[in-house]
Amino acid sequence: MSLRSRTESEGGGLNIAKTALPKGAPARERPSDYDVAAVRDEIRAKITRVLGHEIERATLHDWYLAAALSLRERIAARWLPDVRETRIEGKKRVYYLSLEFLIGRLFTDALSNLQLMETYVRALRDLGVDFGDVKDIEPDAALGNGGLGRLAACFMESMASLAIPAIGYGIRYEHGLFRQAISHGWQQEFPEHWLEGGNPWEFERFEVSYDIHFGGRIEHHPTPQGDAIAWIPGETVRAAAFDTPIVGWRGAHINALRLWSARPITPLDLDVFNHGDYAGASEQRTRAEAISKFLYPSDETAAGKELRLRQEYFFVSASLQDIVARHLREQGNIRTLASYAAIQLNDTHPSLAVPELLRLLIDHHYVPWPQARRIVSQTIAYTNHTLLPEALENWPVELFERRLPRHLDIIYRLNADNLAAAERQRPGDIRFRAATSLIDETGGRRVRMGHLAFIGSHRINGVSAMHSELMKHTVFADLNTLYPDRITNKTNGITFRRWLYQCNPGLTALLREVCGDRVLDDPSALAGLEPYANDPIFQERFRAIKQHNKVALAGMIERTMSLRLDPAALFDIQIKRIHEYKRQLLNALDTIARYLAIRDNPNADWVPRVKIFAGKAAPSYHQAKLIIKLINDIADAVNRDATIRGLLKVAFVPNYNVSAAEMMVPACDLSEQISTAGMEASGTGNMKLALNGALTIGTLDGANIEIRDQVGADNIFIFGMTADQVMERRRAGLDASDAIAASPMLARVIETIDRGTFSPDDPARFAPIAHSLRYLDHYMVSADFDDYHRTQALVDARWGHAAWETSAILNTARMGWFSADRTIRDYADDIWKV
Ligand code: 26V
Repeated sequence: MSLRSRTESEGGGLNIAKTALPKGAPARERPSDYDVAAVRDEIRAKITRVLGHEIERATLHDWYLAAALSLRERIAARWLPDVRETRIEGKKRVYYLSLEFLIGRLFTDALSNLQLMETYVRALRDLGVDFGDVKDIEPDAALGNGGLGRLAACFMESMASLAIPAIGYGIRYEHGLFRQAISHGWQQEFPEHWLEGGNPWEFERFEVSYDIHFGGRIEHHPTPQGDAIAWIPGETVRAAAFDTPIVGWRGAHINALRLWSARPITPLDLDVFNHGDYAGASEQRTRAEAISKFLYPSDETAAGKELRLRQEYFFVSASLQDIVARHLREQGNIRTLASYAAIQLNDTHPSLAVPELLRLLIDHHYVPWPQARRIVSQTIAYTNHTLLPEALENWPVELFERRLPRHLDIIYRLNADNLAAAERQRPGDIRFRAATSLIDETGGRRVRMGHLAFIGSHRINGVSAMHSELMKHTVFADLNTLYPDRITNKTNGITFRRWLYQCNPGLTALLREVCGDRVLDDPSALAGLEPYANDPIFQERFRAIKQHNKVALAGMIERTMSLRLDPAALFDIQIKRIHEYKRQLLNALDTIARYLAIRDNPNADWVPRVKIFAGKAAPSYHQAKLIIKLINDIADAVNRDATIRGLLKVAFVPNYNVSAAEMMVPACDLSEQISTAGMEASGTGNMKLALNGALTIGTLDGANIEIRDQVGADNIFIFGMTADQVMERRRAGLDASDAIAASPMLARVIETIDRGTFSPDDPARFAPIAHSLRYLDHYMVSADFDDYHRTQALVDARWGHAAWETSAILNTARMGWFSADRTIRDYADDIWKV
């Protein structure tokens, strides 16, 4: 939509001060009739005056837009003073550079943070419109793939809640993550059109745009002070700014998410057009706009595509030009940048910030090299989110030569300093030099983006204790020797506003009653639940809330999949991207084992279970897509089989996204966090589910370890090999023969898959999976199966007893530490110094 702020603030004319709650207002929202009437009139006015529709003919979509626009006005009124204050007081800002922001919906988020939910519910009701229907109209902003993008969104919310001045920078993708449909059990991808119905949250900043250059050549002009360098680019595109306000808790503060959209510098080549070449005339436009057209839908595989590099440079250059321009406007001296700006790189995707900032300082502001280097490393810090070799970005030197020649120059110069330091520390050690070099010389010369980010930063952090430790011994072992004390840990967190208060209002009400309203502002107050963990009456209330959420989820699943679930059964949920290391396959094997066991002995005392899966596979990731098909084929067989009397049901819920997560997280009994140890950097879904009172079954991986430390080993089901054992087994080069020989159940399950029991129409369909389980087992699915299956039996044994409720309550009570506010405070104190 991108209506201009001017148009917006002129319309309506409501008294914002009267309707929005002041800072520090009491937690419970008690809208007066006056407030409700004001909002109601305002929504009505938006329908007629802004959207130009008759009230009587307004569609649900109109009501959504009108309500959103009225809310946006209140937000804008609070936003501008915050921006002014930061500027006038000369506060240091955080700049969070991320190619992904997985935001989800903003309407309920902003309403809840401004304590205006009740007001809007009532105002819409007065207008004869159901709030639930209106909120469901909003499309998810899915500008991210998974954990990394969602973390960026949680961080933005937390920084606003803590009133830390911050700007998030990213790309305004026209199409976010694909929509997933399941057809005959297979994943199908469809483009997603989140902007189609207009986006009421964004403000297009017509006055903010930057030119971004690619290609061309470098000219050296000798001067008495040394060579002046001119980059004569071969191509230029324009970056246009769109701002989305991010509202902090209780409206504490509002920050901007600034997303760049790519434009041609000249909309149409008239010369070419006039010669009748219509397609040629818009070629430049197509090439420019391609940059912000699509989110790359893969996670964890660095495909090395040129368009991806163009995206990375495009958003890095626009953001840095913006940061430098703002700093010069406000402070007038480029050399003080590090005192006013902290730039955080969300993974290596924005690593080009290092050479780009050096380029701006040296070529445009004539800062000498040593000083420029100091400014850059004092300003920039880098977060690593994965150790998977296939996800570590590296770009062919040849591509740099063609597209970013000046940056390659700078990278070489950086590397010269770097290799000199390596030589000083370990004279003559060729292996050390090669390992610390910015250029990987094995198999074609490539620029190592992780090394680039590391060398250009004053702090490098991992996202869980174990992951940060592993970083020091794997990818960055040598750089850590060369530059000790740079690596630090910042365990991930989640925003409790979205992942507890908004998505689980029932539990939130109970928490407020027991822990006091303070719990809404201070997660440590959750500990107030502990004394009630063994109280049967409290347990029953806690259980009833979960039950209510399960009924709601079952309703959603019945509506969307025509599958009926028993809400009294144990809801066993695995929701995350589909990836071999996350081991949905292990869960599928356990599902088959359970199915076979029930069939063998249908009258035993089985705990009824519902296995729920959801998640997207990268479109080119064939093995992951085959796993989706397997789960769906298992679901077909199991759900239709009357002999098991509904004791087991399997559901693969299509199109997992933030909004789906908001339904599933509060309804989960058992949270599956079963990655191969050493491979999941942190996980954040694990935190959301445990916070909402699910028990975790998980490996000693990522943040699971810290979750165990917090909730206590008695309140979590840990199984499987440790990261050390995994590495040891890999070194030994074992296939799965030993595991299969030791486990008749595993042998039978693999045999069942291989025989085509679940794929009678194509018996060989899953042969690649059976083969991998027997002879490769790279992800230790076979090796961990028995322990997992045994642990699942312990889960059954606890279900239905008071001990389950006790553990569930203690999970909620002890998860306070995983608030993103804690994480952000840690970044602020230790890295950003804000
Ligand atoms: C890599 C690539 C490669 C090129 C194509 C697009 C693309 C997109 C994303 C990535 C990196 C994915 C890394 C990632 O998502 N890591 C996850 O980060 C979470 C937040 O820290 C963490 O909880 C998860 O454990 C970790 O897998």
